[in-house]
Amino acid sequence: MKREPAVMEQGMGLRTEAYWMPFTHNRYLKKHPRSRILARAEGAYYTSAEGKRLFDCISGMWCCPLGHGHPKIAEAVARQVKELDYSPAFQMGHPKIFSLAERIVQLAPTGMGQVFFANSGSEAVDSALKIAVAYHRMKGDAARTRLIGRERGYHGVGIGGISVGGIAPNRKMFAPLLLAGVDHLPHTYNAAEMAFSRGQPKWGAHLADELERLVALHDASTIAAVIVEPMQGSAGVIVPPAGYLERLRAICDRHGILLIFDEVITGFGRLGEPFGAQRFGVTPDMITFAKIVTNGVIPMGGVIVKPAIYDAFMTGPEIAVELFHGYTYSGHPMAAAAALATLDAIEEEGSFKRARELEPVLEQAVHSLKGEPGVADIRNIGLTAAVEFEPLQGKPGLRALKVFERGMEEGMLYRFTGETIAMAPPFISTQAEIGRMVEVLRGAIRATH
Ligand code: PXG
Repeated sequence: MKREPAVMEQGMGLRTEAYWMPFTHNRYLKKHPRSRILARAEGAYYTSAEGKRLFDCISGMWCCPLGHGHPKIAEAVARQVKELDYSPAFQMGHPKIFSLAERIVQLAPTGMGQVFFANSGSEAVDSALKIAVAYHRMKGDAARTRLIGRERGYHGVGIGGISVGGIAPNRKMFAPLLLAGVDHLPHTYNAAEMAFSRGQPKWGAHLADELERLVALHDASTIAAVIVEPMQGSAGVIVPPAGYLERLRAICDRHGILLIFDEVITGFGRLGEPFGAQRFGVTPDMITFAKIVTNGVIPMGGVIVKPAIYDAFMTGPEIAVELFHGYTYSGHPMAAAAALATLDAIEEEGSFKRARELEPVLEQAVHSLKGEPGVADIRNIGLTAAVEFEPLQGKPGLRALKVFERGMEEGMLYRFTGETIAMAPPFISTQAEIGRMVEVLRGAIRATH
């Protein structure tokens, strides 16, 4: 049956019915689509279809910190489409992807050796989980199959990713598909102990010891890997307690368990260092990445592994394929060109240093919101911060939505989920822009209380 297009759609000549939008309240948005349609972007700003200029408070979706329409990346992509638009990913290569792998290994913490490419964070995570299980099997440890994630963790939407992930709505609809043999560590958030912490909370390192309990329960010989985000982004900027990641590392070492850091958000500078691993001084066995690697311009994800993992597969006859895994678009030349240009720009513009310089500016500004009506917590680290609200009675999520909508009216594109507003401004932001981002938020909080 054909449905009448909503009045607003006719108004702007846009038919919204056919597009099923991801992680979106489709019916609500399609009633009022105008303000939510982005037409252009340049630098740290979007322009909506209504012609409103919006400061990009969340760098796209954590992926475009060098700014939109970056000339260097645009040029590299335009050149690449003429030079080599696609080349087969299996049994063939192209020069840029080899160079890119080398560049990424150089940026990674000491001791990492190879990069396996995918096209998104979700694919990167599922690749890492498969590599972990296969690695142990290659080493003759085929019983090590269990995977351990963490409550509130977000590892994308693949079957592996939602299984180790810890966000209930992402799991419950798909319960029959979840992998067996997965456990979850407790999340590290405790408002009573850490609300309004600046940077890493002091409380909570002991929560890593829960891993020892799981080891005692299942025996280490059955556990393949632990996967955690060094900082939980999607859950609303949940910062690891001081000492927590170090303890996880020590327990994994003690029991021969691989430690995977999912750095899809924290990779390539969000915490002021190339990876969260360096920021926190803890080196995992594998790192998953995506997003900033191409400044969001072309999809790309991947897994960085230690040489011992790669080497474990490099056995058997030389003409045999070693890992039966990969994607048509693994190491796509367009993505490789965008990534190389992004890494060049990061170097030339001193982007990591810039993120570090802006961190105290953001911290200072955002914590000044303490005491505003309904603000339950404020968290920050690197160039990211979140403000959490007390939920409106009987209306979960409405407060953050209202603040978000008010922000748009005032020229700010925040990210809202649940009761939180998250911010991860571009590295190219000025101090004044960060100040304004927070002051507009203050106004929106007051206006919607
Ligand atoms: N791992 C982590 C840690 C992520 O944050 C993924 C995997 C999945 O990546 P793909 O490319 O498959 O979407 C993510 C994605 C938000 C937000 O605002 C976060 C993500 C995506 C969209 C919105 O918190 N993270």
